[in-house]
Amino acid sequence: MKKKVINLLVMGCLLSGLSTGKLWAQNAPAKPNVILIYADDLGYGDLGSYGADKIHTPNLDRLAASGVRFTNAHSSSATCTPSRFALMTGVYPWRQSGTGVLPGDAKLIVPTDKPTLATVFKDAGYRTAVVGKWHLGLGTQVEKNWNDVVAPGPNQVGFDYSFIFPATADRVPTVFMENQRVVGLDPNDPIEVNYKTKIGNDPTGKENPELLKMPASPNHGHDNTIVNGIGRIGYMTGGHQARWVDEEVSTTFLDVAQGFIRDNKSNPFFLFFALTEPHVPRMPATYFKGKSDLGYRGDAILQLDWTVGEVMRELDYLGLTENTIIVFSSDNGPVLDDGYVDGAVTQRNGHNPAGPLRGGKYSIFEGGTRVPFIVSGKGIQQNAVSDALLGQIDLLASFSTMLGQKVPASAIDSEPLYEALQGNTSQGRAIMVEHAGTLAIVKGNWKYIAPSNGAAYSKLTDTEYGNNPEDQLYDLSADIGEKVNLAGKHPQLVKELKALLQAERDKQ
Ligand code: NG6
Ligand code: CA
Repeated sequence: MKKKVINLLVMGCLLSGLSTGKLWAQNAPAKPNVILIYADDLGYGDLGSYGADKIHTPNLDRLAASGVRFTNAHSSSATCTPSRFALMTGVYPWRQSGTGVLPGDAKLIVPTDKPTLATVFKDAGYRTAVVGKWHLGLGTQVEKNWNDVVAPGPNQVGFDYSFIFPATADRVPTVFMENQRVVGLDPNDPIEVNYKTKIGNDPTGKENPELLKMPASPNHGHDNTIVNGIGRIGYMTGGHQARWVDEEVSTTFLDVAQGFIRDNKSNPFFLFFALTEPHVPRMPATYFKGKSDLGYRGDAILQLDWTVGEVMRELDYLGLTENTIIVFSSDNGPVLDDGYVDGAVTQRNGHNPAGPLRGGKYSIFEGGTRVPFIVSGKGIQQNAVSDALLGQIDLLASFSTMLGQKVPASAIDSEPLYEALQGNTSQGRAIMVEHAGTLAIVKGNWKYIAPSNGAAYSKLTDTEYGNNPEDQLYDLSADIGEKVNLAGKHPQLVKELKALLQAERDKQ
């Protein structure tokens, strides 16, 4: 009799479990929190775990040791906006015009009617947020009212919450926006932005260089409106109380990010934490100034590393570390002089921001897109190194499969590689297209760069773009620095890769 009761009780529990969906939930995919930390212009050689010996990044090195460090992972492009477009949409940015580096007043370029990396999580019941650099445009057109909610923006492409700056740290408007409304705006001092002509009476770097605390490099164009003693690209007027202090940007983002994590500690969340370091203008918190002996660029990397450490500390404190995945990467490769005289060049001290790679930001050589890429946390191998070929563009499809969803049809260039991201296999992509001024295709150890009549070198930023009117073919397994062009030696291979690249271009 007793036994029966127990059985009935068990049956009852099972039934009630079924009716409330509890049993079903046991078989449903796990929902670890995901934090994507996205650095700005951090190079392959900028972290200790990637071979840097002139700069110390203990927190990121710890993250790498606790997870998988990828050695052949890429941003889609060698600049910011296109890389972020690919990350969000799963579509190569070169398929669509208007996806190049955007001015600060550009309209939103992410479609609002298609799945994004953020909607993938949102559809799975996650709370989603973006905190940090946006640079994907806002609103429907260039002309907009910055004194009201500016839409569409992040909140219309899958983020429940957003705390961003609109473009880059060197572009106006130099303000934070919370859910697309300028933070701290005095309605009596409305903001206007113009990228064509000077507006208002604010001093500019061109007319008032004596007001600058950090000089602009000649001919880069960072000599428009001065904010916080730094000349910017573009003109703005008004919003004086809302303008950020560069030294506080990073800690502001960190504080907001930690707040979001705390607020969502009891439910699954996805946080896109888009840091501004070490992009120009490099003006780290005073505490970090002079700490690296590599100028402000090095100091900004120390600040970045500290920030990542603070995120990890917050997760530990809240007991979330085990159930969270951290992905860390960078939107493109490194550059030293990108517009300001900040010591990056003069105090280089032998530091190689691209490590063994050729080129950097803006370049079709590996230095443009092969970036640090670390995955750590729930379900991820520990202390592993993977040479799987993959791209940030693959995160959308990979997380879709992790969440038990179908890969969205619109994400035509995103490959589901979750097993590779976990470090369970080194099988990544068979082929991948790289993008700067021209396109390249990688297959196995071979890389073919399509001919281009673009400039081969930029004196301004001291960058080898990698453009060449001839075919280029490199064997990355023997020549990671892309020094020996083997196109003449392997015409058949060139033909094959050219055709593969054409097929990728034609894909719809
Ligand atoms: C370039 C800027 C550079 C930087 C870059 C965008 C000039 C001469 N240089 O046009 O300073 O802002 O755009 O960087 O204007 S990115 O990382 O957001 O792509
Ligand atoms: Ca960038």
